[in-house]
Amino acid sequence: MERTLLIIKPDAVERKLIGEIIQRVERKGLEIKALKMENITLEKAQKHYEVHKGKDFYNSLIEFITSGPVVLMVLEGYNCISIVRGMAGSTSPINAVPGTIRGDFSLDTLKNIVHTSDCIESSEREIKNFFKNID
Ligand code: 3AN
Repeated sequence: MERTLLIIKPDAVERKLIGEIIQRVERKGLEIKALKMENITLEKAQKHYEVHKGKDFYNSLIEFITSGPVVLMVLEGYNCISIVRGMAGSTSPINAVPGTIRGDFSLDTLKNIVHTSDCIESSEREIKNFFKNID
């Protein structure tokens, strides 16, 4: 069964949106295989965002994701990578439509509430980076 990594980012934790986002995941019918709250270390953040290294927003991205606690979840379900990306909405606040998590809660390209894996290879790599003992 397909899996994806969903991160509730520091902006959403600070704004007390954890429950709202978990509720959306559960109502959708997705399985939560693992869930934890932690402060992401610099090392793990760099590994997680390695594909963005060198981009103009990279330093801000690393600084932001390590700026406070996040909630990390491994979700499971048929086609869940695409489904959860659809639920998150577009990266750009202009294109993130109402009804999506970003469309409903963010006006910012950087501080955009959630991270979700974009393909199977990323999801496997990302889940391994944050969850060591998952079967
Ligand atoms: P997504 O999270 O929608 O898959 P990516 O993978 O292109 O988007 O970018 C990873 C993260 O980097 C985004 N969630 C966002 O926080 C940040 N980001 C992407 N593009 C920009 C940008 N142009 N300016 C500032 N931050 C950005």
